[in-house]
Amino acid sequence: GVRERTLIAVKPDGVQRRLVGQIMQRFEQRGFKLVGLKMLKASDELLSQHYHDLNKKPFYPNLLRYMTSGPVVAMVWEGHNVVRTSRMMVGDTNPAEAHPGTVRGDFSIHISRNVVHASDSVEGAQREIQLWFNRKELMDWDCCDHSNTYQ
Ligand code: YYY
Ligand code: MG
Repeated sequence: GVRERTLIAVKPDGVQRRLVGQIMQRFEQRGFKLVGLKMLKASDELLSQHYHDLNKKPFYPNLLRYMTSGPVVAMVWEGHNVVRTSRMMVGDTNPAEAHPGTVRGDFSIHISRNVVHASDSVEGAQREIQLWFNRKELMDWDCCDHSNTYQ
């Protein structure tokens, strides 16, 4: 439905490289609705829950060090099929495989610095949004161009 939501986070490398505006612009111009936004330093605790499926991976210690190296900009975007569409907009996990036109394909080279996070399933998105945002931080609002974006 049009109320599907996903978590997108600009990682510390993306913030340092001042890519926040360009990344947000892509989701706005596509037609998705911003319903949550904040800047924070992610804690080890938050990240261990966020990346709960990766804690046995060899790259995990480096991933934690990188993700806690500086502020992150976390956002929640809403719209029809937003989880799948935003994964396509973000591109492959490995920037070497990410197509030009995607965020990773336009702004990154190496898998360890791939600029942005995007939830990979509707259930995963719900879990991640609850982890990063509390209810009061998520806005329910009507976008004035709704009838020109959807049937
Ligand atoms: O969802 P996505 O971010 O595209 O990839 P995941 O498989 O969930 O891995 C999370 C994160 O871990 C990835 O964005 C970069 C990092 N990583 C890595 O540094 N080296 C790997 N071989 C795989 C993933
Ligand atoms: Mg993932």
